Amino acid sequence: MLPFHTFRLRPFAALLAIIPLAVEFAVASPPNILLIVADDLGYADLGCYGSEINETPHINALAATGLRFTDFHSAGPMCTPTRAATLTGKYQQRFGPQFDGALSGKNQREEGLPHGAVTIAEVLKEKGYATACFGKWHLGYQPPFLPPNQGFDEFRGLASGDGDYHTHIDRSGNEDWWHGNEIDMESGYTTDLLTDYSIDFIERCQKEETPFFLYLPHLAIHFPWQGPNDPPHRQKGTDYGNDKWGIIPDPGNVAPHVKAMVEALDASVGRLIDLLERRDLRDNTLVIFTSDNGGYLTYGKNFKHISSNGPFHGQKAQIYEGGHRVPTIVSWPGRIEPAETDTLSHSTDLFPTIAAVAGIETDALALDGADLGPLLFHGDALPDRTLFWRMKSLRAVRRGPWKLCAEGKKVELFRLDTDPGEQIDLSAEEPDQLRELQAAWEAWNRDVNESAKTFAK
Ligand SMILES: [Ca+2]
Repeated sequence: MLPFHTFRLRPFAALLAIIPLAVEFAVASPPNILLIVADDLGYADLGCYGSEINETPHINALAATGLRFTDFHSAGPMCTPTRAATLTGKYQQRFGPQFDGALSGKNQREEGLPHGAVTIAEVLKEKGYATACFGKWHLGYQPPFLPPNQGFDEFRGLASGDGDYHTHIDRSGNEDWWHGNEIDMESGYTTDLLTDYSIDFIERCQKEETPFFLYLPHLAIHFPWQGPNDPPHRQKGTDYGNDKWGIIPDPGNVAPHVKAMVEALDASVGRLIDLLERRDLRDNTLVIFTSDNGGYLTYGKNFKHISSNGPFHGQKAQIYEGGHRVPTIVSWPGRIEPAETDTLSHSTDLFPTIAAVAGIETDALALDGADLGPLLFHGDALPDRTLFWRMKSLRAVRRGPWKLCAEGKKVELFRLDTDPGEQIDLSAEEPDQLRELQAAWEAWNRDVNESAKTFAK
């Protein structure tokens, strides 16, 4: 009997050894991609990142199923720059200096992300994905610079940087709620409407057995600070340039309004994850949650207690950590082990990461980002890297624990592993380190400016 058992056991044991590999690589169909980008969400605005004010059970649960990043950075400390970088996998400065900051609704209404830029939506669409953008675009204010010309089959939401969450009137008093390339006003709370459209899209894609790429750039928690139960503010035809934050009875404490907005955002994530689970799509969907920049702690002279950036110094529109270190979660049950990582990572990494899981080759695109796949799926360390920021006269470089922050002639050097709050300027003590980072920034700046010539008007 022994030879018989030996004969039977050997192939069985061999099969057992093969099964984990087979499961790992056997993706039934190209995976769906759900990319949720919160707006102005500070590092510590979520429970899973330390908030003691905002209740975020659904995002906390998402973090508990995936990889939670503690050293992830937005490409810019404002909306437009990070969106350009996220969708193209390249530093936004490669498309011109106008992408250093937010595209203005006053004097840049005729501009937008150049059509020559290759977006992640375009490459996924070419691969057979259904693509949708439901949310805030802010990479152009009107056709032909809206999502339908950048690879998205469907678009619902706002083109500008901020709109009233109830009336959908932009800061300049314009109607700003789009269906494709047409204005199509409707009533409803922005966060909820975008979620409704997302659910409808996912259900249709499943029915049609088409893999989907859903880009959901929420307006939440950008001002106007309006929770679902706060009143509408803006009306068509009125300029809100000097009154853009909504109706805040106590400007000294914006937190209750932000709390309602964060919790509506959390409910949206809960509804989407619940849908994916009920529809048996969760195991074949890569879910990414991130923010486009850090939170505001204060705004102007009056508005206080808005967001929390945790231990980090600075806020939105600054190049200190508070301006660009953002909460980021990547979840794919069965493929990504739940864990926390302090891997240095960046908005531009999302394009190559998504492309790789969809089986798309990106070498020819010369992306700036790194494929996070080895980290996500195998826990491997990524190669050392240097990251750069530029917003007009603001400059920053990150390499290992070192961070250079500069504005005009003022230069500071911090060591983040011992000083995460950027309090101790070491520029005088570490002249070699300072020189190296400055030289790296100058070389990067020359490189991106050279690229931008390709897209110059
Ligand atoms: Ca933003």
